[in-house]
Amino acid sequence: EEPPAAMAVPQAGDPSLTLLRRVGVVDPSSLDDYRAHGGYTALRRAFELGPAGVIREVTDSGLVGRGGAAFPTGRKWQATAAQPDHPHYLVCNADESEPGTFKDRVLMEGDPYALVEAMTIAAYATGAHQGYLYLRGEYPRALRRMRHALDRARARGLLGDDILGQGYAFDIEIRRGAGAYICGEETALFNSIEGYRGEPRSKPPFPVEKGLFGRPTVENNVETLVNVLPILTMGAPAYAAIGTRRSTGPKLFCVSGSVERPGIYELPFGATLGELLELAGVREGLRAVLLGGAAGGFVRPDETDIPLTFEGTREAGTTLGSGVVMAFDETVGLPRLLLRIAEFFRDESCGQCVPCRVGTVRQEEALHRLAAQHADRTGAAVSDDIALLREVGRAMRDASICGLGQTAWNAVESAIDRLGAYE
Ligand code: L3W
Ligand code: SF4
Repeated sequence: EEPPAAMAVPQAGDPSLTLLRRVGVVDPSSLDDYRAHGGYTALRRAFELGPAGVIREVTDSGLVGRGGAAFPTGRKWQATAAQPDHPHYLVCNADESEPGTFKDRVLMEGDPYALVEAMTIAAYATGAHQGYLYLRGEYPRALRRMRHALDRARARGLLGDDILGQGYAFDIEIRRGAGAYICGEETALFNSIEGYRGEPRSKPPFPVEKGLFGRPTVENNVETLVNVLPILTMGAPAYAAIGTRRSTGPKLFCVSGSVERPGIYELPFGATLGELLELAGVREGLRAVLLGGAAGGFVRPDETDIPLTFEGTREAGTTLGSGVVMAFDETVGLPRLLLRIAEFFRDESCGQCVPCRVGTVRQEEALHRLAAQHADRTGAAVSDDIALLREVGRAMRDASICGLGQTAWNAVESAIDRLGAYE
């Protein structure tokens, strides 16, 4: 089924953009148009540099993962390239499912060849000859455009046995998700590709050592990979000069909720939350902003001077996650919103480990009681349920196997502590 058109990209076509510069400008079905707008210059540069040279550039650029965890990309690539066990695999995580996240969709729909080129570079650098694009099942337009781009690239010798006549072989297979949020967790995603139930594996061993089919695997988010193109075309020093010392480069922010112009915004790391909200046209009566999605946390309207960097959000006791910025005005009832978030985690828990399977149910039950008490203004038992939530939240954070359970209490905790949700 066809989804509504991708949300507006407010600055499409702005020449100062790095990641979005072709989105809304090129014809996403045309390889020639992609090339006319700078496509495939980064891959040529990669072949000049050689695999070790590419990894050096990516390391020196300071690029860290854009899927939410900010792990250094160069270190991941280096660790995979060094593994003696073969084959190596490349997996692109396009199972974009964090509530409020839609940046990878815009990249894949608007500039699909960029992802094909970036995946080819990542594979070349890390010694992979087979790549998988694990695409969210609910993205039919991205699927069509990526399929078309793969076919065209293959027909023109940009995928296959001898890419650009360099004697390097690489191809990409698309696998579609089936609607499970947990399959965005890298090891659950591997299980899904392998035909098993989408349950996370315990780490270590990390995928760089034992990933897909038990082989060394590089797994990167769409946005992370697309950053490799400007790193190679402008060079690591110029790229590293964008943003801050510890969060380098441009970042895509997914802005939605109570704003006049929802959409994807590209800004260098370091702009403040307030500046971003201003661009998006924040409405009167802002009550809260959710950063990082359901796994992230709420901040208050008087905290909009928080710099949008990994270090800045961490110092402020919150998270940047994958770049979600969801604004809520005073018309939004917080107890109902928190219940919705809790339902989401309870639904999406894979059920493999007790703290998360049971904890997400207990959390939702307590939030139901709190919402009812809040509505009646009885308030009597509120403190007991908040104490229970804290206890369950601590158990989920400390003892869950994967990020889903570890972060399932973040948003609720921040709403209680920062927003006074039930006061
Ligand atoms: C080699 C080591 N590799 C870590 C690798 C690891 C992974 C990456 C990050 O969760 C977060 C989660 C969500 N040697 C390594 C190593 N690695 N140590 O680095 O690992 P990790 O475990 O810190 O995080 P993760 O499990 O990948 C990602 C949060 O992001 N999130 C958003 C998720 C949603 C999307 C989306 O829809 N696109 O990304 C929001 O907050 O909760 O905490 O590759 O193998 N020693
Ligand atoms: Fe599954 Fe939750 Fe445990 Fe992750 S934390 S493995 S989603 S039960």
